[in-house]
Amino acid sequence: MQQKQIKSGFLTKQGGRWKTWHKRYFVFQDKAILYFKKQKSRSPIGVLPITKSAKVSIANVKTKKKHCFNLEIPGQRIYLLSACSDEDRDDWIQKISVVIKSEVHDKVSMKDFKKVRVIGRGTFGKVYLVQKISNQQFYAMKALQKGKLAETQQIEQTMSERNVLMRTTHPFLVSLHYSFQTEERLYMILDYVDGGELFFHLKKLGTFSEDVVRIYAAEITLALEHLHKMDIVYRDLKPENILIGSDGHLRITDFGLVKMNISKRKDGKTNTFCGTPEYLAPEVLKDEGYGKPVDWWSLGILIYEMLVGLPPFYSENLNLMYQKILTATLKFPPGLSSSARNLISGLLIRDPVKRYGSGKEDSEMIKKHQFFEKIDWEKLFSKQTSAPFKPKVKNVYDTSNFDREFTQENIQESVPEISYMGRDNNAFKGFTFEEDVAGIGGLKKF
Ligand code: ISQ
Repeated sequence: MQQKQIKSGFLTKQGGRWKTWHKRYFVFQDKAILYFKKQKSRSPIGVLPITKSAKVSIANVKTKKKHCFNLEIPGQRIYLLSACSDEDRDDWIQKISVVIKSEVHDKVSMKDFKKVRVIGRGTFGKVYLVQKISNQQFYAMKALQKGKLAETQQIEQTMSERNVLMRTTHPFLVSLHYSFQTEERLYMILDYVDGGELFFHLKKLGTFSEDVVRIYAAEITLALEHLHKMDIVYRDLKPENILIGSDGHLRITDFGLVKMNISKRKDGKTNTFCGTPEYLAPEVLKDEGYGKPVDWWSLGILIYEMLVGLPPFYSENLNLMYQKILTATLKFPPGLSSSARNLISGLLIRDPVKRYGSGKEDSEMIKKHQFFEKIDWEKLFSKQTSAPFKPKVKNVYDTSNFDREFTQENIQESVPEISYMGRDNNAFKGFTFEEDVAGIGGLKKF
C-alpha cells in the first residue's frame, strides 16, 4: 500500500557520542519519519515513529545551528533537529503535531498490526511481538480469550489491568498504547521490552552481585512507589513479571492482579487471594486482607532470590512452603553484606505494620536504607544511572532472550474467531468494542 507523504526535506540532525551534526534527508509519511543518508538513498538509516506519546517543540538550547526543534520519541531519545528556516521548522512542528493529535483519537484493530512472533503464553492467551503497519513501531500484544477469562472469573482483574496501564507512564512500568476487542478476544498493545524476562537471565547466571541487585531493586522500588502513590497495590511481584530492555533497565508488566480502590474496606485492605506462593506475604496466606506492605514483602523475596538464587522460604512441597512463609526463621548464606541482610530482614517482617515501607513513609523509608546509599534516585529515574548489564539484542526480530518454547510457536491463534455461547460482552465494557457484522471492526482506542 502506497503511504501518503506529508513532508520531506533536508534537516541537520545532532547525534552520536560526540554530538556531531549530520545533514540527512527526511521523509514524513503516514505515522513515521524516515531519514536517509542522501536524498536518493533507497533504504532509510533511521525511523522515528510518530505515536501519541511523541513530543515536538522549538528547541531553546544554545547550539551552533539555527531553526532548531526537539522531537522526543519515547523509547528512543530526544532528537535535536535543525531546519532550513524558521518557517520550515514551524511547518515540521505543525505537521508532526497534527499526526500526534490524530494518534490520540486513533482507532485500531487487528488489521493495523502484523504478527511477528509468539513471545509468551499464559492460561488466558498468548503474547505476540507485533508491528504496527502505519509507523513500523514494534509492540507486545497480549491476546486474551474471553471464554477462558469468564470461566475463571478473571474479567475483573483484566479490566483492572487495563485501567491501571491506561493511567500509568513510568520509566520502569510497561505502558499500554491501545486496547480493542473482537467477539473472542481482548487485545492489549503494550511496550515491547526486547531483553526478555529478568528471570531468564537470573536462571542463566544463577545469582546477581550486590551492585547489580542494588540497581534492579532500586528501579523496582521506584515503580512500586509510583503505583502506591496512585493507591494501587501490585500484588504479583516475581521475576517472571519483570522484563529487561536492551538498554539494561527493568520494566514491570502483568497488572492482572493489581487491586485498585483499595480503600473499599474500612481498614484499607483488600482480601482477594492471588499470587505465586513463593512471593506471597504471610497476611495473604492467612487471608487477613492486605494492603501496600505485601509489595514490600515481595520486594524482600525478590532481592533475596536475586542474591542467593532461590527464594528464602522455598520448598517443592507446597504445604511446607506455606508453613515456612508463616513461621520459618530467615537464613542467609555466607557472603551477603550486613546492609543487604538488614534490608531483606526488614522487608520480610511478618507483621505488615512493622514491615519496612509500611505506614505513611511507604517507599521513603526503603529509599533511605543503607543498602541504597549509593543510589542517586533522580538520576536513576531519568535512566542516567548506567545499567549493570545490557542483554544482547541484535535487532528487533532477535527474540533469543525469550523462551524458545514460545518463539518457535506458530503465530496463528489457536482458537478461531467464532463466538462462544453465553458470553456477556457487557463484562468487557471499557475495552472498546465496535465490531460490525462482518467482523471488521472500527475499534476505538481509549
Ligand atoms: C512486553 N515485552 C515483552 C514481553 C511481554 C510480556 C508480557 C507483557 C508485555 C511484554
